[in-house]
Amino acid sequence: MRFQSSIITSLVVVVGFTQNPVGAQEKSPDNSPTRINKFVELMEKGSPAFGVFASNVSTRGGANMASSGLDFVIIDLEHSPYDVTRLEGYLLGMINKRDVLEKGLQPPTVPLVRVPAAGREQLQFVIKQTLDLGAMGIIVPHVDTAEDARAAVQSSRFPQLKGVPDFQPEGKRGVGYGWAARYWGLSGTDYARRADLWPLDPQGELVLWIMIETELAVENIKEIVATPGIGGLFIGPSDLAFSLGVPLGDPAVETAIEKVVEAAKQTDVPLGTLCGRGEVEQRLAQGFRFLAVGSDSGLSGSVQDAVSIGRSFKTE
Ligand code: 3PY
Ligand code: MG
Repeated sequence: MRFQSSIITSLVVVVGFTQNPVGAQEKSPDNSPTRINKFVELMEKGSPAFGVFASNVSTRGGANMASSGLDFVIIDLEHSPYDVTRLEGYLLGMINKRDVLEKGLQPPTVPLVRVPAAGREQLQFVIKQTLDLGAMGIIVPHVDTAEDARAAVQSSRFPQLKGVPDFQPEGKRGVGYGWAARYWGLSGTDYARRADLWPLDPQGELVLWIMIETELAVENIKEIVATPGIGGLFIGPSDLAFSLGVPLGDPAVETAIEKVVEAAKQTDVPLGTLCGRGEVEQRLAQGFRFLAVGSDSGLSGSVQDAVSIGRSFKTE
């Protein structure tokens, strides 16, 4: 919420709309949803969201992902090169004019970016560079304390107008959003208003997921989840195992995950993790609301099935 209502009224005059300027602009011809961010829409509806990690950060990679039917993609700049030029191409590849024409401004697959900086490191410049390209959400790895979480929140939002109810945590994102506004299909004014963190700003269209993947983060989980501005807690099971000093898949990891599940239940912050196909039902039953179920590497199941059918075929 960047604008108080009196300011919205004067902006309506300035930009020349007679009524709700954003609504007038963002509705597609068939009145499809006005939410730009499908993840937010799914969470508000109580529906789970499914996505994958992407490390093939190319324009064609983005195009393939946009027609995958997945709800979100986590473009992974933590464990693949931090190259914002490639990110720019990926995001542009995700634009499909036919989708925009038929469904409006909400992309079918939400582009989220996992940044390389851990919670305790310099977040401001990486988050700014990423959001300015049009990403609709940020994932910050290794958030260990409430201070880390707060720094991530502050880096992800613009300074708000004095007096608005959600002024805190004070935003620190620098203002240079022309490209991002164009990417979202909004005017600069509308982008500035809507590019705020959901659910802190109920009309916000940006999500910030923070990763819980260390023993320290699990110890501090109650303080971390209480930080306003977090739109998702994402448990990283591999780093968690390493941090606990146990092998991957050790029961100690599940015990730590359960502590995070319990803390998440005390709040409305959606919980997510990475899981294989065998764990999907278990995680949903535990209360997880979004799942990364794989990555863009490797061949699809149908290709593998076709090859295995071909290899086992015997000619007479
Ligand atoms: C982890 O498991 O550590 C990850 O970051 C991936 O979810
Ligand atoms: Mg990790």
